[in-house]
Amino acid sequence: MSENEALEIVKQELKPPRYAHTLRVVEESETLAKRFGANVEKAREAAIWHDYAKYRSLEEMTKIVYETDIDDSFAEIGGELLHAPVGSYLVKTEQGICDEDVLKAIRSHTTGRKDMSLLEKVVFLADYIEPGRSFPGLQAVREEAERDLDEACLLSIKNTITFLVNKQQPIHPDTFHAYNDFALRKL
Ligand code: DGI
Ligand code: FE
Ligand code: FE
Ligand code: FE
Repeated sequence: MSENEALEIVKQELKPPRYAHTLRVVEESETLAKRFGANVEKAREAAIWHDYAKYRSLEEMTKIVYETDIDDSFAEIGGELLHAPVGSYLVKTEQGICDEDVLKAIRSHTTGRKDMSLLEKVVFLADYIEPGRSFPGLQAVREEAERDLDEACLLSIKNTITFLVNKQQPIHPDTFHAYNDFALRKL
């Protein structure tokens, strides 16, 4: 499938602002991939599909979690978390995307995880810093992303955990595993 064909499919799945976000994540992923030496084609492919499941119903996504090997913790916490692992499953089963590196980057794009690959970090960070985003602390992450991929990921996860704790939201274990992984590397 060509990039344009993939984008056409994704466009049908998403609302216009979410599709516009996706296009920005594609460009940001390419920028980061070039900067840090990741595979540019795979980074763009993962970015194109990363929010594919964003508008699937909670019922459909929950059912998929329990029927597949996606960890049940994603369904238990639910909410924003489901579209990442479910999206990875659906682009494989519905769209025939089979590159495991790409599928992993889609799967971990919301929580992160322990031992993320270079490609996973690139897509995770691109989703966070794409130019359409604005939230507290973002400028520091963008500046760090000019230099140090791991440090920028650590900062973004710190921000996310702080944001979630302040709203008294549950934190997925993979979010903590990602945080610990990046924090431990600095010790
Ligand atoms: O899909 P996007 O909006 O482009 O971005 P995303 O897939 O990174 O999702 C961001 C949302 O996910 C944001 O509202 C925070 C939430 N999130 C990330 N990690 C966790 C989480 N929510 C919970 N409850 N627990 C987490 O560990
Ligand atoms: Fe997402
Ligand atoms: Fe499961
Ligand atoms: Fe996104």
